[in-house]
Amino acid sequence: GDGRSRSQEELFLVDSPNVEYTDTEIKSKYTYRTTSIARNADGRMVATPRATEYDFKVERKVPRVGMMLVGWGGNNGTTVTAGIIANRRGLEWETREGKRGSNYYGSMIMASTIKLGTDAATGNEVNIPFHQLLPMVHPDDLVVGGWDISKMNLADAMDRAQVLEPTLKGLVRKEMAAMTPMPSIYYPDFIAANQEGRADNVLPGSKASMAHVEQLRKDIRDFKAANNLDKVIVQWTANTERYADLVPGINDTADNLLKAIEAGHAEVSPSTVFAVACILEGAPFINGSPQNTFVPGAVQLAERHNAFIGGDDFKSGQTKMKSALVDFLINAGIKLTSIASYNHLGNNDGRNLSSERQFRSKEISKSNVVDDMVAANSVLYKEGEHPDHTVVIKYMPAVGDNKRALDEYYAEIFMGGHQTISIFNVCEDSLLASPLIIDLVLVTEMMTRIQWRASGKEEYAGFHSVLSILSYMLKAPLTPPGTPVVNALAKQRTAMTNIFRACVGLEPESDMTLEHKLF
Ligand code: NAI
Ligand code: DG6
Repeated sequence: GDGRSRSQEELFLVDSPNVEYTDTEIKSKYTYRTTSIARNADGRMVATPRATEYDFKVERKVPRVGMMLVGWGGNNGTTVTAGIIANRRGLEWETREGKRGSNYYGSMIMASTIKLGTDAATGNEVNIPFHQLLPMVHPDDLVVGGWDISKMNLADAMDRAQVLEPTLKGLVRKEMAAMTPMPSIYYPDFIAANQEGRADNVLPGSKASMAHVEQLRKDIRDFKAANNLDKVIVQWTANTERYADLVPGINDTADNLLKAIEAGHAEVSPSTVFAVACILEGAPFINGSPQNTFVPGAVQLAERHNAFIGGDDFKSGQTKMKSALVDFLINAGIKLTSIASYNHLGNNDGRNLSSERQFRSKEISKSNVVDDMVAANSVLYKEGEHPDHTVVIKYMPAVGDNKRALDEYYAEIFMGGHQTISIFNVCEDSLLASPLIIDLVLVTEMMTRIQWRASGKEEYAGFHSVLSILSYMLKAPLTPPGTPVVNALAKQRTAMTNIFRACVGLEPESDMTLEHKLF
């Protein structure tokens, strides 16, 4: 099936004394098993299995959800919008390679499967669409809207993006032409000077203000009311900004950040103003670009309001490969010694990144992705030792959205030998990013309907404000303050799968398959 034909509960039910289905909720009792390590005086480690009992509950009713994009008129914004319209209408279009049809390829939630269990009759694996593990929103049903500093309607903006086939564009043109982004906030110091010509749809004022926060909050409320939505999720897919300086007294605490916005301080970026507006409005906010939108004050504000935030920077092509390949090499016991990552692209993102300070934001998010994997292997790497790693991005207008990424992985193998892996990856940037935008919304929305409590406690609560469960889709995953970042792609996916399984009272998938080994 395509995931539309059966609801999650029509597909499967969990038969367990620990799982209860009420009219409105799925309730589960779950034992979380970990291994706690202590060190003896002689330096020896003692590993102790621990079990913690949690109750989870999942709201069963699938709500009506709005997805509001900041940077709606950009390559990602127009591509994801056209893609959703095409899927909703089941469109097919001619290309020089023949007929093509709508799909959600590249969406882990919509187009990948997970193992539910083992068939009792045959012993074979039973796999189901990820989307049907929990009662999730279907992307066809998302109501899309948003802001852009460019007032071009979405049909013309889709032409400007040069991503989709003309035949497909023709089919969605009418609907897209009726969509125009709301005016946004533009503080020229934060994005490249070469973007200025686009900025013809801006709210008055070129520095942060409470008036901006209030206007954005009103935009969200109005969109919600006009479309009869239960909730709205906002995502930054606008230009990469420069980093904001971390200034004590300005963006270090929630109160200071609010005061700094009131005072119109020059170090508060548009993306942080959006984040603050969303936090105050109770709309989850996800940052798909690399800049430090979530300054400490913004994180603290989110925690104070129990509002969900997630980021940073969509992990679409080159970096996704890296977080899979490095995981493989280091876990294979191969000592990666250098990574040279070069890419060129010709879309407006590339144009913006041709400016030094904006490139620096991207360089940081692209560079940190191997840290945890290296740090985890003390056999290959001494304390503080790290592979060389360089990231280069060049703007090459002719290739448009067809980003070319060239990577060389150089590694030391057995007895002083070397392995060189060279990758040439042509990533159609916005076609890879658009399904991630969808996944980020679907998972975030799901998290708004999951609650937990320690067994025996009265009150349920939501997960921590910082949604690190979104890491799989993001280059530089934001995690709750003081908690580790996981970049390894397989671990990120496993975390998501097993948290969702826990919510319906299922054990983590261990891949031990003892049923096929012990007989
Ligand atoms: P784009 O340049 O085509 O679109 C960005 C849009 O944001 C433009 O329409 C621009 O007018 C608008 N904008 C700029 N500042 C704004 C503001 N303050 N408020 C509202 N709108 C504003 O770029 P694209 O390709 O869509 O990428 C968007 C972002 O996503 C970039 O930061 C990029 O680095 C990031 N990203 C893209 C990936 C991809 O594969 N396409 C992957 C990872 C991250
Ligand atoms: C050049 O690297 C432009 C960037 O915006 C990337 O295309 C984007 O961040 C995707 O990066 P990656 O490394 O996941 O392909």
